Amino acid sequence: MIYRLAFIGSMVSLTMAIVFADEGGQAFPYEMPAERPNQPLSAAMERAYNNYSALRPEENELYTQFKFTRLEGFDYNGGDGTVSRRDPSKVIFENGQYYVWYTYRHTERDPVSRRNAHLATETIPSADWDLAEIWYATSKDGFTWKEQGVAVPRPPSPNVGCRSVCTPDILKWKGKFYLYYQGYRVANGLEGDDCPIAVSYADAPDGPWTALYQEVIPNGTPGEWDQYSIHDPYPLVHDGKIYLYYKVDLDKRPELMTPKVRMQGLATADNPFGPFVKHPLNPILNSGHETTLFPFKEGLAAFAIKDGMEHSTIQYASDWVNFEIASIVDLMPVAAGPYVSDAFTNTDYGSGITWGISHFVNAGNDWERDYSILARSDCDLSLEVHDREMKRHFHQYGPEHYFEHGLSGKQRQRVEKQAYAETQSEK
Ligand code: AAL
Repeated sequence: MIYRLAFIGSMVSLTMAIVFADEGGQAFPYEMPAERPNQPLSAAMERAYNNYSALRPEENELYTQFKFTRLEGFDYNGGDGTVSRRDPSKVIFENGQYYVWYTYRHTERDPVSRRNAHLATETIPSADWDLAEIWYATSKDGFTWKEQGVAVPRPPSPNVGCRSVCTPDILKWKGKFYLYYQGYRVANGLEGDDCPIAVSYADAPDGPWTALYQEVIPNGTPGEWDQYSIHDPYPLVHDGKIYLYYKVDLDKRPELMTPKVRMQGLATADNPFGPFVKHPLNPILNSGHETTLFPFKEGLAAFAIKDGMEHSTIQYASDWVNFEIASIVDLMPVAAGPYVSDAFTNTDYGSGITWGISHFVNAGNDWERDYSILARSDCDLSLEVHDREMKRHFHQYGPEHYFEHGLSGKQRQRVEKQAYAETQSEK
């Protein structure tokens, strides 16, 4: 029997060798050809040649590492959960300095959590972004910041945002400034994370800001993907128009394993106060949590952060709508608000980005005193910078980093039960 199997085995390898020789037998060359070689390729190698702008990450202008730096100038009250800063806008440069706007919460105690939203009061927050205002800070170098105070306070009830205004982003349009942000009327968690987008405007980045008191980008109609939430508004100027990207929580069906899906859409307008016309192909990004986009060459690059099938990718759309994966990256900054020098210049050839402000949620690693901090991240996604170190394609993490992501108690039980069952069945 053993001999018979050995004989069949050698016949199979002989046949394979003949077939291989018949097909020309050309092995893939040791030196990777710059152009797709004229020979059959596997699906993976077809992708390597067809889907990316370069064959190696270090030659891919949309590939980068991210390097993080703690910011100077922000106080968090010892990290007791009463002060939080999160969801920064993109960074802009005006009056010889950088500006960033963000969600600022300073409450008498830490949030009771969205799950316990019924315990929230007029002064006790449910979520980290409940009972928040929009504040701003300026900096000369992007590392040390001076907090300047409130830009957009909560408006009086029942205006949009009377419970909380948060997650702002900035637009400069025809010499004036516009802050778009999420506006809540009830404590976060009572009605999910549902909200529309509101806007305030000013003649200068230091304000004073005037609220429009309108839902400038309304939610979709019942049954539409964005019927409940429009989050993370992110305006840019393209083709002489305002291109505002946003994120939506959708498909929240309790019977599904993950409680919701996150995708991104586009709405365009000729006027900062609207009407905003939602793109007929929305959603235009199938993944990502917060919105981070920047003009790149003739098109637009986007981060898909944290959520979805294509999380941890940087994507590119030459027409600003139809995105393809341009690279897969590690340690992506969360809620990144990059410094986009050509965000509002109506550029037809974007130069890319090298740094920005992002956030870390649950900064104290303790949900009982939940708060977030702002941080800086640097990268090389710029046509002008060539930082070889940023193009390395692995991060070295110590063992503790991995062990911190260990099995939960429930998982450990399942695994041990399975092992026990296996050892018993051996007996
Ligand atoms: C963030 C953003 C939006 C959400 C919440 C606050 O990271 O996606 O702003 O509503 O979380």
